[in-house]
Amino acid sequence: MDKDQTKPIYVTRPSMPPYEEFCREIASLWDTRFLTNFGEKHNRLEQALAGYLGVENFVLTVNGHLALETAVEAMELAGEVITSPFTFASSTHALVRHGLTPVFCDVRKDTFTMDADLIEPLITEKTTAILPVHVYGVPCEVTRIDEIANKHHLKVLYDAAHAFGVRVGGVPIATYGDISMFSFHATKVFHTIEGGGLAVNHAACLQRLNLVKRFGIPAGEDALLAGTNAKMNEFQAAMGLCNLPLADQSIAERKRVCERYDAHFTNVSGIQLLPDMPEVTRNYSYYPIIFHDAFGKTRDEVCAALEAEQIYPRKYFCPPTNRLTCYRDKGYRGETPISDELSERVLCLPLYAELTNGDADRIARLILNKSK
Ligand code: T4K
Repeated sequence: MDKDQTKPIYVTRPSMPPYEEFCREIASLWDTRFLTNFGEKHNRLEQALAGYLGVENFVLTVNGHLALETAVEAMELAGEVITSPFTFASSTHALVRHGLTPVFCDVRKDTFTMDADLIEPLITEKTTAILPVHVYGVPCEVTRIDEIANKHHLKVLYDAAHAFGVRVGGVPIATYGDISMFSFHATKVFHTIEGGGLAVNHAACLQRLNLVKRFGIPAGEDALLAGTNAKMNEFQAAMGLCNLPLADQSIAERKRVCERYDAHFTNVSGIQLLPDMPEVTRNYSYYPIIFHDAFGKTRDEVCAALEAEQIYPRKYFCPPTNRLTCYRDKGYRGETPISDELSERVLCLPLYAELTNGDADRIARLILNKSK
């Protein structure tokens, strides 16, 4: 047996900068002892990310989830928020933890994102916002969602956790909606170990976001509002500063892996892949496969076969958030048959910059039951 085949392969593996480079970046912290609270590295990374993501304003946070919560709080959302259930728990938790009622809009079969045709019938006098998710880095129907939001005077908070660097027709994804949340968790295309942030399209929101992020205390001791602590520390920011110049190379390597998988899976009966998106600059963040009946094996059978070989794909996102134990009996509105079906059939294959073509071939052959 090839020695490499004895090593487990996980769904992802974080990209790391050269060790010496990270050491160089953090060395100054032993002199300054300025470890957190809007340090020099934090501020430098915030600027750099605004540039990379093509927005005027970026608010860096300690993780993606607290970025979402910070936005929900600073936008003063109330009542009902229309959202997608085909996502990680975080998207729905951020609403519920702030006393909001999620209303679940089903997703499209082809893109897995919120179906814009289904939004308007869900709007009531209690609706204050839409929280769509660019799941797997696939852009939502951004123009239509912005139009619907304008027509009904709703705010739009995008969960762009998966959409780092994505563009639509050359336009940065974060320029749509009011605010977009990005995750810089270790498992993401670009990471700061844990981390996240908010791309903000109205400078008016900025002050309030920065206030919520730091206990509601602008300076000194007095608090103007009941804020949280969502500040990113200098070690995380240092990792981000080292990783950012490597992000494009990492995305290019992921593209290589995706194209290797595509060569095996395109036009296989019963296998559905991400849609063709010629107008989209992709980031290759996930490689989901939907296993339809015509494939002859279920998603769970494929998953078990891979796990038997120490290959660990993930069922992102099963269950969908409206079927999680903490939400399924709450009676939240919204029929979501497509999301339910996708969640029973989806499997995300291992995908990261260091995955070799040989590994991708082996994974594909195991799924397709081919010896060569
Ligand atoms: N919105 C959406 C749509 C999201 O997907 C997420 C997070 C959020 C919001 C919230 O953003 P953050 O607050 O997380 O920034 C992972 C990630 O923890 C989570 O960030 C991500 N989405 C979610 C989809 O996936 P788990 O529980 O699946 O992670 P875990 O620890 O099982 O890691 C998966 C595999 O990655 C492991 O089997 C091995 C590998 N791994 C993981 C870590 C953490 C490594 O090799 N090294 C590592 O350090 O949630």
